[in-house]
Amino acid sequence: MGAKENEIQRKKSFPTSVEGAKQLTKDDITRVFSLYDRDGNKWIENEELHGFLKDLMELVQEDYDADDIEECKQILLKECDLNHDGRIDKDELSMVLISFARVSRAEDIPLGKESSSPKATKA
Ligand SMILES: [Ca+2]
Ligand SMILES: [Ca+2]
Repeated sequence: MGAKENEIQRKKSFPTSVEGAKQLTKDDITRVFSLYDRDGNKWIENEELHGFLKDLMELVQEDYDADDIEECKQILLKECDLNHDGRIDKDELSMVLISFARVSRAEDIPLGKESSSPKATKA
């Protein structure tokens, strides 16, 4: 019985780590967190949060603009900012990643614009 070490991927950035979010470990979360918490103050906030959301949006949809990011931020803070301080700590980030992993599998992603409501095309 050999350990499957060949499954170890070279995770260099956020997107790949989200794909593997089904088996998120504390290390994964720590890694993603430190990636975005650039000043190391234990919160992802303001510019850092913006960068995080941008990467998140890129996973969700190809076209997005500042409004989408802003909308995404409102949703994320509403859903995942558990202590309502307007910034994301590590526990909250783990919530984000776990719920994101869940919804991205369900093809119904509540972040940004909804794509699940086909508008009736005009005859
Ligand atoms: Ca920070
Ligand atoms: Ca918070």
